[in-house]
Amino acid sequence: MKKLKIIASLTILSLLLTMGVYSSPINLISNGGFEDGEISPWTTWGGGVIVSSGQRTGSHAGQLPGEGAFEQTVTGLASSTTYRLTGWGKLNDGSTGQLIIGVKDHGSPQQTAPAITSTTYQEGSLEFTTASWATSAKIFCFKYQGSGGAYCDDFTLEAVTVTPPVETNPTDNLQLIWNDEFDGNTLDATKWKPAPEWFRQGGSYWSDDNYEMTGNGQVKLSVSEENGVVYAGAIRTHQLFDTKYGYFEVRCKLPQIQGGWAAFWLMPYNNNPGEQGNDGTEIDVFESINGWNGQINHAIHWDGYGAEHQKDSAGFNRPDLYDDQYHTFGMLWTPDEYIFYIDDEESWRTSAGGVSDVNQYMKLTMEVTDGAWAGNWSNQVEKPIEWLVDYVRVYQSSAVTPTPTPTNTPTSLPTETPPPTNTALPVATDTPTPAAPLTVGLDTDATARSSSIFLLSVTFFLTFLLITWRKMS
Ligand SMILES: [Ca+2]
Ligand SMILES: [Ca+2]
Ligand SMILES: [Ca+2]
Repeated sequence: MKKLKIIASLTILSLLLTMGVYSSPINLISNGGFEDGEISPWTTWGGGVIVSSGQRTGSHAGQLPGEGAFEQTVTGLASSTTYRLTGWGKLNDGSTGQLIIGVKDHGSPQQTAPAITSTTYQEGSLEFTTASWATSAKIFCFKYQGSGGAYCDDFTLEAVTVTPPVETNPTDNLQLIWNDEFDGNTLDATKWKPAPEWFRQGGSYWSDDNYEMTGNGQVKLSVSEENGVVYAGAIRTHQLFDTKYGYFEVRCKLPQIQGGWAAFWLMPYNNNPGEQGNDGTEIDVFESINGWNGQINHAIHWDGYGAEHQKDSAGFNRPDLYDDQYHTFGMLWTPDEYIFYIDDEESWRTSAGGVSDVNQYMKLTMEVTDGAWAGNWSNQVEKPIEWLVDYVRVYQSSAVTPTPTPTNTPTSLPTETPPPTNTALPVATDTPTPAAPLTVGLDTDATARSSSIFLLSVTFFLTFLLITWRKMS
């Protein structure tokens, strides 16, 4: 019974494949081969007529006695869609000049196939894409210059089958090596600790009173104000977890702050002038700069914070990210570059300053400013402001087998904290596969057909083998 089931499945599968391959695309041009025996719905100028001689296929062709054209406006097309136009033409014996097959009035400049100058039928073919507001196109077969006439026949217009790019995620081929889902009622002290109560650039203080667990799987950082003093939440993995290379991701709901921001960033233990960024770079995976106006930033800073400070950054206007829904912000750090992602889509990449080659720890922080680039906190009406963080995850290459003896575990770890479990995982060499270019495949493709026949043959051969085997056993 089992064998019969296998045979049946294989046969059905191959039939389905065959049917798929043989379905033919729809020709959107009417009377494309002039077989109606009349011009309509083509129009002509220059005296084009339908003739029952000189055709490429069927019993009719269109003939242009001299300079002139057949034209057909095809309506009902989809906007922003790619179509393939194919037509055939030849010059009359003894004629000179060119026959040109092309398209116009599709919302973009006219496009033509290579000119036909032969007195035997040649194919003219091109692909065009309708504009975002265009739903029609004018197809033409145009005898241009020279003397004498030309024939046109066998026009087809088909939507190009676009194979969507294979969905890729930045974490493909990587494995989770560190994470905090922020479950429970207390912040995991083996992973995070509040940042010291430092006075910050914008007149605020980082305070360990400004974070709290929701009990529902999130940590909530906040900015609050008390007697004119601003306190902001900040937690970090300093001396608890650090590593180099990999994919670092936070999932959170962006806060709307006038004059302040939330940030997920990676810090080296030293960010010194000299050696560019190789000896450590502040990597700001994201900063929700002036959420009021929907700005989001990625940035890197190296060679200290003094006169030699250097930076590279990218800012985007993304009000859609401030919709009180969860979004992910990630950064793939390879030995060659930093690649930034928003909701799994690449948003920026840079290798400015060279790439940091030292272990770095992570920070989740909020802070405010007093009228600088992110706006003015005093304009913020709603207080306190909260930032809900659902998780932080770190992935590294799974292609690399961790060596038993870590070579780069920080030596300054406090003894009461467990050592990082995997700081030895070296280079993350797996950059995400770039999105595959759009490929076109008309499914009448001869290759596809022959591969289908091959599949069918293999199936029948397998079936034969199985039946023979069943009889023998
Ligand atoms: Ca014909
Ligand atoms: Ca440096
Ligand atoms: Ca969570």
